[in-house]
Amino acid sequence: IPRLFSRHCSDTSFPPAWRALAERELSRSHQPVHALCRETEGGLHIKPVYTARDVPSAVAGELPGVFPYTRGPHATMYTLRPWTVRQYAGFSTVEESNRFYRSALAAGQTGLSVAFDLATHRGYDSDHPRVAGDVGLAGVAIDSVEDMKQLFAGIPLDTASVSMTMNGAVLPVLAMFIVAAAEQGVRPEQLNGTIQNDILKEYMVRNTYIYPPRPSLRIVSDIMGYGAQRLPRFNTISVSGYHMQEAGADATLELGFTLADGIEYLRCAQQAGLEVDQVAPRMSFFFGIGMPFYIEIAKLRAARQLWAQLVQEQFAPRNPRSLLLRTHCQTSGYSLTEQEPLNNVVRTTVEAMAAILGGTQSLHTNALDEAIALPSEFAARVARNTQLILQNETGMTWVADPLGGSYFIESLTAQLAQRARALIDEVERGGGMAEAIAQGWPKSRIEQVAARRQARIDAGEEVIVGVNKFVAENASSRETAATDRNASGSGGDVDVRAIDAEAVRRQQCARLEQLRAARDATAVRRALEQLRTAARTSGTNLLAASIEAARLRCTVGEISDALREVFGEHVPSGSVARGVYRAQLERSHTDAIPLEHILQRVEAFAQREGRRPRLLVAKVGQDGHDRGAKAIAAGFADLGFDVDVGPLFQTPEEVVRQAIAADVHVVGVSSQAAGHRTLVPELVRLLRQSGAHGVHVVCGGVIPRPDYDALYRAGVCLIFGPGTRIPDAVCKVMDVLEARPQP
Ligand code: 3CP
Repeated sequence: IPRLFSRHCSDTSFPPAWRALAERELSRSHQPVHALCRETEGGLHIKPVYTARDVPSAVAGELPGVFPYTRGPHATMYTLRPWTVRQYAGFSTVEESNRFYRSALAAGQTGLSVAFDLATHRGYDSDHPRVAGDVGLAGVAIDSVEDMKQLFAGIPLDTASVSMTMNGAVLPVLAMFIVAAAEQGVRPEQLNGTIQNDILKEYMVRNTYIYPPRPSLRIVSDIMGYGAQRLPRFNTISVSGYHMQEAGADATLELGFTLADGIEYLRCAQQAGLEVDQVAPRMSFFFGIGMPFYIEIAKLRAARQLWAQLVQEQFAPRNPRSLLLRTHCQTSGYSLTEQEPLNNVVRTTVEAMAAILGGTQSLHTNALDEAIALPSEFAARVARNTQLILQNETGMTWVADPLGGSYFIESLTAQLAQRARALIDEVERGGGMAEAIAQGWPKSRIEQVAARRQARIDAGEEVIVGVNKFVAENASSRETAATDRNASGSGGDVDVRAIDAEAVRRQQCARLEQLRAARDATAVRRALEQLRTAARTSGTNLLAASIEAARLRCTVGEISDALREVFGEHVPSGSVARGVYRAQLERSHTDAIPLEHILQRVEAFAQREGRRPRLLVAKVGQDGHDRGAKAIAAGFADLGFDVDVGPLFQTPEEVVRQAIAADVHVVGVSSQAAGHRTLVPELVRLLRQSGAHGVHVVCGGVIPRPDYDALYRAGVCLIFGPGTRIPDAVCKVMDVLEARPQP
């Protein structure tokens, strides 16, 4: 957290006795006491010392399990039951993932959390041509109930607590889970677990939506409605801030927008005729936990307090359970580095401790190799053991809310609650979160914070050990070119899990063929027609109709297509935060970046060529993680490039068409989900086939070192790993452009 002089530290901020001592200690460096105050990027003010005077008076009487639940949703917290060790996992085939889940449970994990592949997220069957590069990579491939049954073979669904991260294709996936359980002999009433079902943040940051917002919100409330009737132990929504944090949001933005999303969902449920007490007790939340230790602890405490107050004020529930914010947490993927991956174990441990001290109900700890690839068996074990050690060896479960009453934590909790409340009020004054998202301002606010932070990291103002400071001597350059690809980076030192995507796809296609041959085709047609009718008619529950379709062996793609026909698809609008990155760099006054030199170099190119260097930032396949792409677009634009940002979910053909139409010099593909292996070589091939020989292809994102050679051989000229400074990337790209023959 950068230290800034804070205007909010006044003479009265410190006890006189402490102040006198501090001034004496500071006298040698000729600094005022104010110099020890900090203002975080998110505008939080932090003083060097806190006393009872900084703590709001209401705090003294607060208890865990008692309104406003700042100190925890339960009176006894971990002393009675520790948090659930719930590692998010899923890859390749259902058999592989099932084996992994069973061994994780045997090794001490206490809940499951399923990661689906991007084809499933976006409602495509594995044999759909659009998802050729995505099947089985960033999660497990599910096409039908048969796959779902296999995924949970030998895992009793009446006792196992299963969470599923699914939003776009939430209807077929939840329907298939319910049918798979029924065919195991487990009734819906016995199911316990969570479905993410949080579509609002998808439009804002995560991008695995399918339909436009209005029908999508109906899907959310239909699921909450079905849950109220039939799934008494199942959390029908997990309102998620995690992805906002990963996209760049600071704690206030994450907290404020997430709770505002929660309010919007309760309002939707109410409009659909549900009572708050029918749905709120089964709402749950999900937050990201990054490195600012104290802020993250305070964030969870503030979240519970604010949620209880907001729901009380706006919905006046009769059941106190409606006021409880129960949450899952995941340590920050963004905080992990490719360089010196073992450092990530330390980062994850610190973040896990913040989640625990903040009172989370359930936790995922990231694996040390996640900045590089899918977690290997070894890395997944270390990640799980991190939680087991904290739970079993440290005494962290001995006391409910151990930091309750800490002057600093209580003051920070109040400050965060106040700032998030102001943001929520702003959202509410504008008509609520759905309206704010339609206007696009929450997304652009997050993107601006992300661009500023990227500039601070590039300038070395925010320290990342091993990346922009204390870099290991033998670490390779963070960005490698085809010419110096033999340099072995420290990121290459860990074994990574590789998936044979082609084999997974072949297996899924064969299974789909078998399923289609064996099922009752007339019944399938009828079920899909009924689903379309339900979609056209308000008042018919879409989950109930999807369950019937899933039972008759309709596939994820067929159910999603039936709804696509009625609802249409969401078309996002692209945006780049212009000006923010460069302004922050200029504010940093850093010597580490020769800003003027870079700008002159780009300008000289423009003079020579008659136009600026032009970059198309592309995302191929179903990978919607676009923080990296947005940061690159913002940085390159601010450093003088003309930048086009392609739509998400493109096929290689579509990218090539756009690149040629826009006559770009460079296509930059950002890949976070392993699709690069097949899609990027295809893209280069199509470019060459179209005669666009002068267009260079560069790649960035989560690309394991072992994949570099194949990409270079395919014709990629530069690969930028995580931690690359944007100005360095600009220079490397300029090297390539300047080496071209003059026009
Ligand atoms: C717990 N219980 C207690 C106590 N502690 N009762 C009395 N005293 C206590 N001290 C009870 C609870 O009330 C509950 O029973 C039961 O024990 C289980 O506890 P829980 O706290 O509800 O825990 P859990 O079942 O694990 O549920 C946790 C929440 C759930 C509520 C947060 O929604 C959840 O598991 N979410 C996980 C979401 C997830 O995995 N997301 C992954 C996203 P009752 O139910 O009877 O009250 S991964 C995204 C990654 C990035 C990407 O998107 O790609």
